[in-house]
Amino acid sequence: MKIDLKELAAELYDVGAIKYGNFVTKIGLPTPIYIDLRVIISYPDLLLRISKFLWNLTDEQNFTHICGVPYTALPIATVISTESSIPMLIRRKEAKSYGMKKMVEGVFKLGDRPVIVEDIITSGSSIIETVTDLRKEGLNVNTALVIVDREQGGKKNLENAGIAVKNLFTITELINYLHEAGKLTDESVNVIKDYIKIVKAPLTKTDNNDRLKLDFISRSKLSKNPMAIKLFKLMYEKQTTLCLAADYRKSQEILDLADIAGSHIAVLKIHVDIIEDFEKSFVEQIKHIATKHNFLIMEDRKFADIGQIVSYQYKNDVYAICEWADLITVHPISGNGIFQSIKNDFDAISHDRGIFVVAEMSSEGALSMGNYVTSAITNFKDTDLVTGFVCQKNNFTEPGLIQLTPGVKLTESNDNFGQQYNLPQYVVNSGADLVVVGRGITQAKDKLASVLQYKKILWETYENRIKC
Ligand code: 5BU
Repeated sequence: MKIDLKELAAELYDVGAIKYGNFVTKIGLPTPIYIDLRVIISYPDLLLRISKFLWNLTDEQNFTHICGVPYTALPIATVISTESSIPMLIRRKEAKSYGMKKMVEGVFKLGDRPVIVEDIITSGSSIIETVTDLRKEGLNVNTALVIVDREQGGKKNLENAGIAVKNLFTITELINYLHEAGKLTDESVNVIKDYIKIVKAPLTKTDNNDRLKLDFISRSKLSKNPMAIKLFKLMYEKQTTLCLAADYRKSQEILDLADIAGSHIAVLKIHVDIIEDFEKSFVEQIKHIATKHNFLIMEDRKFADIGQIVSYQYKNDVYAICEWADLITVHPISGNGIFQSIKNDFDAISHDRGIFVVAEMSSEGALSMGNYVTSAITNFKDTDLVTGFVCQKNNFTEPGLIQLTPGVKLTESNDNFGQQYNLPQYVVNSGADLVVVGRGITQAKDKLASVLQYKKILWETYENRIKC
């Protein structure tokens, strides 16, 4: 193997994949050694041998997929895949702006075990980004096969992220082989070794404030919105991230479900204007059940008009949403005025209140995408009225804000009117903190059993998310 690797190193040098001289790295650091393995696609025999060497690094044969990090490692991953008959996955660099907006291409299921293939590690950040997206899809990734480890801190970063690295060469081994093969002089070897000792790649940030990794209690301390603080604590104490959408047309059905499910949910979400037999007494009854079981009430009115009209709607005497809804949903489409008017109204109320800003919707063809989502978040993340954002994926980093995600069911499916469902595990790994389940529960035969089932899956996935 050693002799083969020595030959391989010399061959890589001969085809210009490794060069000695004065170069500048991608991040602007001077370097005496340049490694660019893209050139190997011009030498199919070399490509095949490198791929075989790499695959031989693993004695473990139960990987379900090969996933190359774009672009250099993609042809290598393809060769390994065809040689081993193990299917490939590709992690896109950017989500598609159309269709299902998938980040990972290929056929897989929860719990599958892909192995990552990469050409070079410096800081390890490309592998970490790839693994993060694969883990969000519920895949179990913990190994990377790498051609060259530049010994500049990447391996440690990857180990910290739970990824074991198996490499063909360290850079020291590579230059020693090249020295032995007469490709590098004593002097150039010393220059490169000195360089490796001194220049470390910037360590990948292990962000202590990473929203997806922090527990709810730590995050409650980073919140500005009183309802977010309350909700974080409540979710932690009740060990539930379930927001039950009780979208019934009869008030008694809502009250009955609220009483059955109450001690297992964090939030009861309703649409008060779809209740056919609404009477003021409903409000008193639902508030009573909320107090009894300690959950919050959200009115999913999705206010969207100019500030003045929204204020009338919010305070309107028929439903008097301002009097009972702990949380409301608001579209950011009409700009700042809506938040100003709600702020005035909140100020006039003695109870704490919070807003979930609808940044991204779950329904097929929704126009909330791209810049709209980014602007919704950047424009409103700093206001203390905001409890969090309604999003389908991890669009914001602020740990003090809560991601609310609707469109969730135990079977991935659609309804007849554009609703798109994802699995509970998928949404939690995509950043959901509070998860809306409606018909997944309201249409179940045994509603309590269904509530318990969703609660358990969601909580376990959240716990795993903050652990790994
Ligand atoms: P379902 O029965 O789980 O499909 O109900 C979903 C609920 O979440 C329903 O009350 C919707 O009004 C709400 N919802 C949604 O489905 N998608 C969105 O993007 C937003 C809210 Br915002």
